[in-house]
Amino acid sequence: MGLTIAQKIIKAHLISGEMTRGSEIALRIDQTLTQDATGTMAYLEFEAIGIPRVKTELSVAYIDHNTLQSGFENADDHRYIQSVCAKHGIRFSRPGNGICHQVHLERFSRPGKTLIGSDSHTPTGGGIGMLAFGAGGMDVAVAMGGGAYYITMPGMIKVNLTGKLRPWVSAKDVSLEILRILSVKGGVGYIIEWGGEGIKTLSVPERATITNMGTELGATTSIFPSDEITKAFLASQGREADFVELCSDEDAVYDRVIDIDLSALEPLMACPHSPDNIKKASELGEVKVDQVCIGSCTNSSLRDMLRVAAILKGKKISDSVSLSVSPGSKQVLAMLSDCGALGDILAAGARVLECACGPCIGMGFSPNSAGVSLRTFNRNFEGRSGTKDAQVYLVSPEIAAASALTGYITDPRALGDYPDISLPESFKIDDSAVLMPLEGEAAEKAQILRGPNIKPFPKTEPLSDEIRACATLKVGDNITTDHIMPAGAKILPYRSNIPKLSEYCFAVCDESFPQRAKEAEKSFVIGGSNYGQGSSREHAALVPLYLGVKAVIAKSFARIHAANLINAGIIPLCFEDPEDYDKIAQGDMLTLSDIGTSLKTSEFTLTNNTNNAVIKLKGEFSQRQQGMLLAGGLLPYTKTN
Ligand code: MIC
Ligand code: SF4
Repeated sequence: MGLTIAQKIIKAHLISGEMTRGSEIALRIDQTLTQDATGTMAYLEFEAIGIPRVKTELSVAYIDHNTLQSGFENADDHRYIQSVCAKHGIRFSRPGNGICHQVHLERFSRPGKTLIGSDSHTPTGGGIGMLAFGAGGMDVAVAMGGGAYYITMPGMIKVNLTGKLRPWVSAKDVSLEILRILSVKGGVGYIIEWGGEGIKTLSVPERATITNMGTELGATTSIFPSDEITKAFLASQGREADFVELCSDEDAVYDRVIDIDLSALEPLMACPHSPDNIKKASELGEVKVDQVCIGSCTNSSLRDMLRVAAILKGKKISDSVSLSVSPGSKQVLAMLSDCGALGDILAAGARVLECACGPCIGMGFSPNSAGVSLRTFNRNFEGRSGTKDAQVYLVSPEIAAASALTGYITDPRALGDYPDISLPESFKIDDSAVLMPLEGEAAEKAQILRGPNIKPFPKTEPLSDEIRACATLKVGDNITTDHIMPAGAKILPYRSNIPKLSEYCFAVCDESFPQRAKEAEKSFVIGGSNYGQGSSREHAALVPLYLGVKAVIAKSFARIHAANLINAGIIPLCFEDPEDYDKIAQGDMLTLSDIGTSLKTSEFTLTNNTNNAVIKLKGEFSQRQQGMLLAGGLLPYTKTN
């Protein structure tokens, strides 16, 4: 039987486990990346493991999420990360150099290699044929120390592309189309491989837009073949030597095949408040727009920016629209400036922001009250923009630019001819904002610089055989990590301060939760399906741990979050019968008994002491995961093993 691209890379990196769907496999990791919002924790964890030098082929730390430095907290955390990098062998991409996924794609990505990153959009690297996963900070710390990365062997979905995108339709619309077909849950447990004749019409940055948003499907990762187009991209970045060809075998087997005809796609948009709430731009009617934001790791490549500049050239944006443009990297910004396109963007009335995540993670540029914001980003979860009642739509750069001009949601085809752009054969290469680590004695002697914002880890304790606690919170379906642990300009500075962060836990759903959980000392959280979708932030597990959450009981879980809960020593359990969700009300007292035995049999029994219901739960944990849960999480487990 032939192999898919992902299976080939897995086979070449397999340390242990069987490559059969559903079994736990351990992979050797070639590269890691971190960003600052998850990085401080990841490096504290790396330090706790106590290995002097990273063991990967390449590890890079990016500062891109929290670059406002509105107080000393961020500057201290950045300085801490920089000092860890210098000492322990990690490259340090300075603030302003760009968004981790865009810079990594341009400068470090390599087809056929494995990459894990403490950011859920790490699969962006799949655009160049890397097997790239988003992971919790602890998993990245372990991989930097030379340890394996564990996943459940996923199933394989193939998406076959035919045809060619028509004018005004772009890669973002392909991402939105697959979200329409599969929904935010449809990729859970799968790797998505993109293939077919149609991929020959898509450049690497366009492919990366598609694999980037595969995260919103819940997919383990997404990947494209590595072909002539990949080779040309690497050559344009002066890295042709990094090219290897990669394709699936003709007789490779997929669990599902989906066909998409690129020629039939129209400009699409994801309406509030979910990336899979898809409508055609042409069917939205007259919706007035207050704000347009162009950028993020999904749509900030030179191609996207040149297209936007060409659409805006010689025109003015509507008086009632505020437009932000954030190029994805210093390379993109420098090239925009050299060719004059930046001037066109500025002259049209845009506000050009730093090469960073910016508005995507609520770092400024929050919309006005109930404002309509069109964003070329990948997530439109409620409240994520920083304005609770904002109406955020996810769109292509084409729709964004067209709507900024008209002031209304606009099908860009109404603008007439699609302006031509041409991409240079070679890109401007300047890696001076990526600092190399120290070597030898200088590294040994280097000091780690810690600021007062870095607070110790929450206490973990070994698992007891019975947990009797209150269901302090009950929530519905599709709870995101932005609900559990919001981000934004006010809160992000505390990513290395769990006690302070805990004041905001679940604030979007219920502001009184942190206080209630603290008073209860121990609690259960009850959730619906796809609990924990979205970000890889392990803070969404560490903060509940700090607040005394012992187990989360839900209809189903998102992959990275479930792994983060186990890493933190919190048990993620599913209802055997989803209807039993109705047998628990917020405030009920619950008892989970015989946990030791249940871990082995995967069958758990929960008694609702308030209404006497006996509820069957399931939780399948590998030997290693059982060990982690019993020890109270990955860190105590690693120390004793
Ligand atoms: C996001 O897009 O939600 C983030 C911010 O990049 C997160 C990481 C984080 O919370 O720091 C992600 O996607 O993993
Ligand atoms: Fe940054 Fe937004 Fe991309 Fe997350 S999704 S890495 S916040 S640009």
